[in-house]
Amino acid sequence: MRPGTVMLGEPLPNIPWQDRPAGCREVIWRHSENPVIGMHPFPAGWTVYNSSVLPYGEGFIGVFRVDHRCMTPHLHLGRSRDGLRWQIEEEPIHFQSADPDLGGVDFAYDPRLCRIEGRYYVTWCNNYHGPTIGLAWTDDFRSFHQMENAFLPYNRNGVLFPRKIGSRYAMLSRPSGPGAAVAFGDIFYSESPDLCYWGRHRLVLRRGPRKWERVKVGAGPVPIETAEGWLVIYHGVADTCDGFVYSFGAALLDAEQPWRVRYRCSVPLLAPEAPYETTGFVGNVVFPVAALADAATGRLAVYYGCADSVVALAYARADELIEYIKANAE
Ligand code: BMA
Repeated sequence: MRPGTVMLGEPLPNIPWQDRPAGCREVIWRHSENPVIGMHPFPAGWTVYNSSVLPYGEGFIGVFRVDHRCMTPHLHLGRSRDGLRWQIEEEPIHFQSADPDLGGVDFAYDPRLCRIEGRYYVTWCNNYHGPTIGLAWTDDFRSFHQMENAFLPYNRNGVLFPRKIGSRYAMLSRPSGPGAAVAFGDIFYSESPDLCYWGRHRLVLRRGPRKWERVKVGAGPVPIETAEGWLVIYHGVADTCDGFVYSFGAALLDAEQPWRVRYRCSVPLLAPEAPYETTGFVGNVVFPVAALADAATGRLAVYYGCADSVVALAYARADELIEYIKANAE
């Protein structure tokens, strides 16, 4: 496969990027100045992690998970020229809701940002009598319009596809349970004619069978369309004597029937090793949430939360990643 021919999206010449360091044999490699966003993004903010970015205007825009000093997570807007240095607004995003019965957004975490047909959508883990998938749209990143929650509680890691599939919107999610340390979870596909009513649910990726993803799996960045199908980077969770360990997994899903898995990588792409990944508020967590892609060159920049404390960046080449997934497929 020729580099630069595998991704079907748009070029992104200003993607943040570093070449693979000399001697590195990994398929995905860390930014040399990680973390790119450290703790205390502003005085009332404590940790910033598990956040999502997209190209916007001359630079980039992001929705960031910031846990305030009281530890409650909120969503904050951020802007950047280069994808590395971010200005994060101190006021949380205000979501306008058409229906007061939806309740306020009293906590919100793990946002994903997705552009579909020119409109921007945020999905996040929303509180409605327990965690479920919140959904909002914006055209200008000034007013955010909250829509119906996609599912009943409990659900997490709702990730939209960037185009309709078979004329319907499509989302991956992870039906779940209450509490902070849910010990199960598989990734499902659901579709909707209008982003309000969701159905035709299909199992995509079940947890396990190997230890690194034995407890639960959850979709990460918005799926990336390639000549080999949808490239999905997800998190897989292992249980250990010292708690959960979160790593990056990857799979290729069928382009038109994404509940069909073409290849699933049997080993993690990246596991917690660097000090900012192993140590923090919750150690041993690498949690991929967003990927910038330059279809012209095949470059990928993956934003991930580390140890529930900071945001880091890792790089890969789509053609190499696809070959790696195939070579290590179960
Ligand atoms: C999950 C989510 C993530 C978090 C991870 C590790 O259940 O809450 O936001 O990064 O646990 O604590």
